[in-house]
Amino acid sequence: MVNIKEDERLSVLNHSCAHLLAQAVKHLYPEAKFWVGPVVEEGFYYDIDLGNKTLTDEDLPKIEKEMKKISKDGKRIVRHELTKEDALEMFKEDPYKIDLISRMDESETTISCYTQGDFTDLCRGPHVESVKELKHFKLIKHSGAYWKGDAKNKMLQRIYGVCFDTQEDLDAYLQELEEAKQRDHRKIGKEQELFMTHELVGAGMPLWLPNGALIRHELENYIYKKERDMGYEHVYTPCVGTVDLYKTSGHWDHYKENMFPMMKVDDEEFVLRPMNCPHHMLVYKNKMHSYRDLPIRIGEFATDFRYEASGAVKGLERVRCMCQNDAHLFVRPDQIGEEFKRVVSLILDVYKDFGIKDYKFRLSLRDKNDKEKYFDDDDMWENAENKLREVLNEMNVDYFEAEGEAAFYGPKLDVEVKPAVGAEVTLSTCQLDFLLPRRFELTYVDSNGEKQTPVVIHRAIFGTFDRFTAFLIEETKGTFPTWLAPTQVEVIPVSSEFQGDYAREVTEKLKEQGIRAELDDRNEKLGYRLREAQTKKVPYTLILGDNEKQDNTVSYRLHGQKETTTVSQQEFIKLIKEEVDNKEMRK
Ligand code: TSB
Ligand code: ZN
Repeated sequence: MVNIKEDERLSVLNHSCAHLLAQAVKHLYPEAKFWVGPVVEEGFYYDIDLGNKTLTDEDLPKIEKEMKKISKDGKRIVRHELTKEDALEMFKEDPYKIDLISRMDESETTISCYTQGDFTDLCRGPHVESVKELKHFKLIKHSGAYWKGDAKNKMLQRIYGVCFDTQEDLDAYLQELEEAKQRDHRKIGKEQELFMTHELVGAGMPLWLPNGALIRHELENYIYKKERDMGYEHVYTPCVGTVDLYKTSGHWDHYKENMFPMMKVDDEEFVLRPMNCPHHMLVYKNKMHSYRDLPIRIGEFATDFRYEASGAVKGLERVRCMCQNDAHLFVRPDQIGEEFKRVVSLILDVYKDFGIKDYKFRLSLRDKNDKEKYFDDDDMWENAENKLREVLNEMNVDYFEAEGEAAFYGPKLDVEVKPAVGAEVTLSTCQLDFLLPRRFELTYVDSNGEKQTPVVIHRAIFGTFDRFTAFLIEETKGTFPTWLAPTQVEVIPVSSEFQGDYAREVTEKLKEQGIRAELDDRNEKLGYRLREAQTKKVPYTLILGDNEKQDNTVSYRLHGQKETTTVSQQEFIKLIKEEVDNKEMRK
């Protein structure tokens, strides 16, 4: 999907369209006051104070109509420059503009505003020459938005829109938007009963329903086996820790704003954990280690709680209660490269298994000049960053570098993916850490009998099961590969009266073989039941009529296909088992 913000022409067009929107709103609601109207990746928005009015869906077409009218009038858009004093005078009735002007840098001695017909707005520009150029636009949606994003402030009305040079471009964009909406994991999650939320549980706290939980179990089994094969040892640890634990780790100083507040129980002060590293440091410390024991790889499917702004939580993608596919790898300095390589290989391996192709590796480095944000040890940073770069180059992996994005404690490699709706998110992560082992005074005994400090690699391949599942739903559009599909086979007798018994027998046999089969012997028309199996995106539908019953066979139809194939029961079981065992993606 085109990124409007990154395209110069579209950026100007959309910015101008935001002014057109404001002008139309001012015509319809003379009391309206305007905050900011920036261009974003998806177009533009404007935050507007409409007094007590809350916009409804019916308002947008009315505003659009007014915008069209203004555009037809074809007024020129004229730029004026004024001094800060003049600007303060000109907008003195408007507290929002006064706020903006007052906060402008002293170096901005001239302030610009743009006038089109009866409407003037403060703006740096640039804009198109005339409102005539703004023909092909659409208001997409509206929402509430707190002034300056702060829940303590007034809720403003935000209107989103998009503008193009031609109707074809607009239509193509709207179609893409519609497709994205169809893929949105929140929509599919509801339709397929994968997860739900409830205000009594709280924002950002999804409940995994049986279908979603089935998928998650499969993901857990899958990654657990891979990790075991790679020498990981898994643990279970509590999802709370004392404040002192997080003081020791440094989270209390550096991560507190992302944590749930402390709770007191008897004399102890607890927090819900935002990360599992401190617990795993203690697991390592539970016994002595020799240099020969390393690497030690401690894994856990661990529940964490993070404070995410209520406006930022989103389905399973950004939650407040999440389960990480986490591990902490304790390595000697000479093992960093090799172990890092193994993690990258695992990421590539997993992405291949899931057919994920559209992702970017981001190597996050420190900003050398920022001694505040980054733990101060030039040699350590130089070595670590070079090592990671070296490994990535050696592995021929495509990546981009992002300076100033490293964690406080070391450089990291993140995998970025684009959800159906909204900005890119991180899925997998692999982070080097030289600090935490020191804070917890971790040691191993080297070949000379001396105590040394290990290096820790934090890594999460799926990231969290929550975010990965959200991504998977959108990647597959809810058409999961057979090994993950909550129902793998829908068994449908042509008539429940005549083939009901046979269908029941086949369903039981499949279930005995560990295949997730369901019987649909409802008294509904065959066509209706077949359509429903299609809508539910069940990979295999078995249609059992008299012939099948007589010959002890089954006729199967693959999701999305019309033709049916008849095979013996044994053959069908073999075929589907092979597909599941090989974790084949849908064809
Ligand atoms: C990898 N201590 C490390 C760990 O050892 C850690 O917590 N890293 S993290 O902060 O980057 O989180 C790991 C992964 O969790 C991220 O890569 C991301 O995929 C996922 N994640 C982070 N925040 C959320 C959230 N709010 N909702 C869902 N998933 C999230
Ligand atoms: Zn960690």
